[in-house]
Order: sequence, then C-alpha cells, then structure tokens
Amino acid sequence: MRFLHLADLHLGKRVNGFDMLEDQRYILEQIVDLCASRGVQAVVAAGDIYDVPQPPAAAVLLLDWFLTELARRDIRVLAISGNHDSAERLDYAGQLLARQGVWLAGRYTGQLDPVVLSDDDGPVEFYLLPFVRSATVRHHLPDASITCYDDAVAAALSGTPAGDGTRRVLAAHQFVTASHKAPEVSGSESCAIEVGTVEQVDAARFAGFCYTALGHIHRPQAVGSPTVRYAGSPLCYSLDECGAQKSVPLVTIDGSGQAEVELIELHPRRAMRHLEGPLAKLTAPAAVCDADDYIWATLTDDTPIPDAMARLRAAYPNAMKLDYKPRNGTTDDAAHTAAEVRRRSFDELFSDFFVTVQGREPTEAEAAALAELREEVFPCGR
Ligand SMILES: [Mn+2]
Repeated sequence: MRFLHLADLHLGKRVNGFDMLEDQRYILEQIVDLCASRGVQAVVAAGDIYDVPQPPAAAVLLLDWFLTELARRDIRVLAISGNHDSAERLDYAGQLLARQGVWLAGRYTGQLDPVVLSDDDGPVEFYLLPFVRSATVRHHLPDASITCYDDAVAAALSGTPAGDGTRRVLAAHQFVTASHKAPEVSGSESCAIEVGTVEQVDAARFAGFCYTALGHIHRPQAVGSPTVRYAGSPLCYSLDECGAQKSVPLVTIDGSGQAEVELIELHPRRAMRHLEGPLAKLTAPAAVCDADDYIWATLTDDTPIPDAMARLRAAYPNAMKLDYKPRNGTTDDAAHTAAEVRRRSFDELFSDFFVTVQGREPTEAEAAALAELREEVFPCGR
C-alpha cells in the first residue's frame, strides 16, 4: 500500500495580503503529478483543508479540481477536518463522495469506522479522526473520563482493535508531543504556538498504527517515531518560514505492516526569501534574481529611506515586508519588546496589566474568571 500524506493545505489563505491561490494550485498540480508518477493508491489529507471555516469560492473550486483529478486517476482520498475547517461544511455530500472513493471526515461522531482499502497483501484500515477538543469527545462518550486532549484522543481511539496483525493507519489533527517534547512550530499555525499541556496528545497513543498521518504543525517532522509524522504545510505560510524546504511523505506499507517513509521535496511557484543588506545593494539589477519570489527585506541602511517599499517592489513586485536593522548592531528596542510580548502567555500579560491597574495580584476567583474568558476567546490555546 502506497499513499501520500498531506496536511495543512489552508486553501484560500492570504499571507501578508497576498492571495496564495495560484501558488496552491501550482503545488497541488505538482502533487497530482507525483501521485501519478509514483504509483500512489491514496492521498491522506490530515486537516486544515481550508484556511477558514467559510472559504472563498475560488478555494472551494480548487479543492473540487484537486479531488476530481485524483478520482480520475483512481486515487483514493481520505481527509479529515482541522481546527481551521468547518467540520459540517467539510462533511457536505460526504456519503455521495465516499462512493467515488473520496472519504471526508469533518465531524467527530463518537465512533471511528475505518475505511478499508486493499492491496495484494490484504486490507489496510484507515481511521479518520477529525480535529477534536476534549468537550466534543466528552459529549459523545459521556462515560469516558476526559480531562485533557490526551484523554480525549485515547477515548476516541479506545474502540480501535489492536494486536491482531491487521494493518492500520491513522489520520489526526492535534498537537502531539513525544515524552512532553513539543514539535517545532513554523509560526504560521496561529493556534498551536503556545498551547498548554492540556492540549497536548502523547504520541504513545498511536502505537497500534503502522503509520500516523498528522496535521496541525506546519513544519515537516516526525514525533517520537519515524512513523508518527507531521507532513507540514505544502507551502510557506509565514515569513518566519523563509527558506524552509517543504516536502510530502510518501508512505509505503509492506505486507507485514512496516511503513517506509520517503520525503519528497516540493518546489513552490514562488519561494519565500529573507534578504538583508542596504536597499541600493538589494535592488541593484545584478543582484536581483527570481524577482517574482515573496521577499522579506531587512534593510541595514542607517536611516529610513523614503519610498523604500516602492523601490523594493520595483525590483521584487511580490515583496511582502520591509524592516530595518541598523548596521551598528544596536538592537531595535521596539522589535525586542514586541518579540518579548509574543513569547509570554496571555495569562502572564493580563496578570501584569491587572497588577498595574489594581495594585494587587488577582484573587483566585478573578483568575478563574479570566481563565474562562481566555478559553472563550482563544479556544485553541494562547
Ligand atoms: Mn494548519
């Protein structure tokens, strides 16, 4: 059995005001070609199919095109919702599509029925676990003891048979850690950056699966074991990812259930690059190459330059960001403070604010009320 593991497509996403749709179409075309040339039987898409719950029409058409191209080549599709997707909308026409070999698991319903695909060695069971919060699983499995995401995923997987030699694959979209070691984030996950321990799921939960196809973290990486893996987003979705090499895992499972993973590099239509130097040097015709790339330029000029962005865009029309780093090496205080603030949790920041205004620490009741509010405003952690 050979399948391609995708995740975090974020169709319809805009980065720094730039619509990524053409870049997404380009990378999906590359993926379709890859499926055909490498004899792929199925594509597993581990959530965040869309960037927002109500995606733009063009993003919906792009997914339609992608699914149709795969179905035309007889390639099965197994997809789950991520925290960015609307579970209900992703489920649209799900039962009809399943007859065409496209399985979409948007909502968690309390039961995981595997999709069974076969090869010469017999069946392979694919378990599709949509993105779940503790409360969702608790609602469907009221008898399970669930206090955190780890409990929730354990409960959701508890009905999965194990140890009988059947080959099983899991798709999930959660924040997974191995022995409490967190995966490396990319900066474009938006919801995953400062997650508390309550949202963490232990990779040990997936021991019964030949391969676990994860989504949520945008940087490709294995978690604890080479067969528990984040595919990563197929494109750079944040300037923090400048220069990052994106890839897709091509997974081959043999008759005994051993999964072999080959990482295949993806090549974007436009790279995302960080340049540093004086403006005149960066924009000198001899220095400009791949002018259509997405550029973040850090200028080392001593004084701000009027029209710097316009001059940068004359050389690089898709320049996304421009900032300054003085050559004398002094740190930029504002940038430093901003970075410091970003590193601190909402609770810490609010607590400081409270002390400044009230002249005392919040009481336990006040802290609890704040925690409740925080849950409401940042349901996926901050
Ligand atoms: Mn994502």
